[in-house]
Amino acid sequence: MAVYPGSFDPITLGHLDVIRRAAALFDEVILGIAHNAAKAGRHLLDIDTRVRLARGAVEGIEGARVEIIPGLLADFCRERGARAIVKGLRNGADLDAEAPMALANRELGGPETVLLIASPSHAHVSSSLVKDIAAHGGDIGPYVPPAVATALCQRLAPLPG
Ligand code: COD
Repeated sequence: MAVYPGSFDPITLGHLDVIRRAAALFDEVILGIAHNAAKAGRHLLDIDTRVRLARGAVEGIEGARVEIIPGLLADFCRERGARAIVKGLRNGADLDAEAPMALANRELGGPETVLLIASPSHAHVSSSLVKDIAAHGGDIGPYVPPAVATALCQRLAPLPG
């Protein structure tokens, strides 16, 4: 079993590509919605909405399920008996961010981190990019599942009056 952690604010087709590929490598994969201290207070969607959208998105991916990671990722992995942490790698900046986290997670008693190179068709996709396009009225259909596009448009719709 492996854990694929992230903020998933919101889940994108890039995240889904990673979880599909991880599900082919491990018997079970938990998509873990965790707190990123560096993004504290900057999440657009509340945790319940992120969980609901992620659950809908992974429906049909055999072995995949969604859970909230309430504290340290390493503790969560140990409690679940996870063999690996899975992350996606889009570019050098991701590698710079992921390498220290992989080392720290191991020092904290967590498992090894497996880094999956982003598919070229999704390597430019991020939750931040999607939110920026949506905030400016652009079409996010190519980047997220339809239910996520709907939820984001509702969240960003100007209030009447
Ligand atoms: N293609 C491939 N991979 C992608 C793509 C894409 N298009 N988009 C994103 N990814 C990858 C990212 O590189 C990342 O590996 C993962 O998907 C999740 O991305 P995000 O942006 O949703 O999530 P992050 O980067 O904000 O997640 C950070 C964590 C929440 C995992 C981290 O803060 C954490 O582990 N928090 C828990 C508390 C803890 O244990 N902290 C100590 C960590 S050492």
